[in-house]
Amino acid sequence: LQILPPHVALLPSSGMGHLVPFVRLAAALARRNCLVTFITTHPTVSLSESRLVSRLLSAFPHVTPLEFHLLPLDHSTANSKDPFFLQFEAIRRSAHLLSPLLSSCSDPPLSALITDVSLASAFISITDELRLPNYILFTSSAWMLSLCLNFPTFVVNTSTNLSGGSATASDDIEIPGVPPVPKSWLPPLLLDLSNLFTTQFMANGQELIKSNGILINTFGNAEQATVAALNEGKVVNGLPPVTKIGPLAPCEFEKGSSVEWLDGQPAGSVLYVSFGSRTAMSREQIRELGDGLVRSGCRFLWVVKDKKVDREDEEELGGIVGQELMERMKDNGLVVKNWVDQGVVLAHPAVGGFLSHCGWNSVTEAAWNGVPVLAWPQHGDQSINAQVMEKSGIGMWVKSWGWGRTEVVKGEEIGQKIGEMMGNDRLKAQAANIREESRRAVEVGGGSYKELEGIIEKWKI
Ligand code: BUP
Repeated sequence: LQILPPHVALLPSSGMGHLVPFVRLAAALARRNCLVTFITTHPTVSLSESRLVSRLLSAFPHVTPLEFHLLPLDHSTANSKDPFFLQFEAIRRSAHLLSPLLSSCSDPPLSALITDVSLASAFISITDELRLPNYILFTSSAWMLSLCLNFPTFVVNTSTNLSGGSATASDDIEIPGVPPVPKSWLPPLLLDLSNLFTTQFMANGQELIKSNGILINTFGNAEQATVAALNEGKVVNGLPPVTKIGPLAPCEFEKGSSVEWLDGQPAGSVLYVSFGSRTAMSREQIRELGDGLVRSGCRFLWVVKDKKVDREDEEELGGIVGQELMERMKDNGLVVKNWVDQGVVLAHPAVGGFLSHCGWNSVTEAAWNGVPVLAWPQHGDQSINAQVMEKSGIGMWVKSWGWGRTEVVKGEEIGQKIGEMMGNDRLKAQAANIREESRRAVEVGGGSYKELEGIIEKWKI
């Protein structure tokens, strides 16, 4: 009897924050001799998504693409204007079209489908019908997973209006087995129960329990207690195993061009500033941030985004940031529009700090490269991630910069906090330790390496 290698299909969701961990997982599985089918949804929202999928497929010619053409979504039937959440919905509503495509992947038959958490509730029933094990890749922190699992119960049990009243320190979302989440740190959209994102989040939270397992891209010891609580049934009863496979290592094929300017800067001197692929700050805040960067006296590399979707980001830097500020910044910094290859930047020896929104991939990439973080969450899961990041010891978070505030954060304060973070030797040492710990976890014999091996073994049976 010949044991065939497992054949795994991966279904990512929309947006770089969701796609990046999927391409890394695809690469990790392909390197361990699994047969990988990578489901590519058409159309994609951003150019960066199509580019990343092409890079994966060129680097791994044995990964088989499976084209999944989505039904057009009537936007009037979905309560959201966010192009990425609308795309989640388009994928979810096209779920029935994936069944025949998965059935056709029969050479050899599929061992499992790994689905992004944002699509979970729409696809678990599809895999049930096909008698195909369904695993979820959770693309955020374990604490966020705990919130996701409990939020539906919280909504049912609470008699208070979520958006009503002021969010005070005691105004917490209690989660069994793990620390409570202050209401003011919730993704703001969750305060509106009729919003498309909230309905998806609730549906996914309810269905995760029906999956065969949850893979989580978390790192280091920061979330050990949370993962233990999840696996001991303290957070919700009957949860399938939560397996820590992170941090999923950045891959060679993700790398694009380097930023030559960095080569001329002293080691550890540059602050990298980026708020992820989906955040466009207000013009007023952009200008205060620029002022803060100048005041900090540090060297910096700043990625400016003016639009949520890269295809629409057309205005010149001078118009967005202002000519006067561009002039003030030119001696100490490099300002670029829309995109740099973050993996290349964070790995560069000149980079000594990261002013980040704390999207979960950015946090794991900072850990992977041992770069201290100054957190400035903008939306979504980012406050929860910022807290996990700060607890891990890799960085600091100025909580008063949260999304609850009405006025912009002034340049003077930004400059002062940047100086504090860049000059903090304790953070540098802790970040260096977390870098080593992260690499040990995923190398042969490491904790996350063994966890993934264990799952692959299960698929072989
Ligand atoms: Br911007 C930017 N270069 O210029 P997150 C992002 N990235 O390589 P997000 C670049 O996109 P969510 C850039 O390395 C990371 O892997 C970055 O994911 C890469 O934040 C990914 O950090 C961005 O999770 O997603 O995009 O806000 O909203 O899901 O948190």
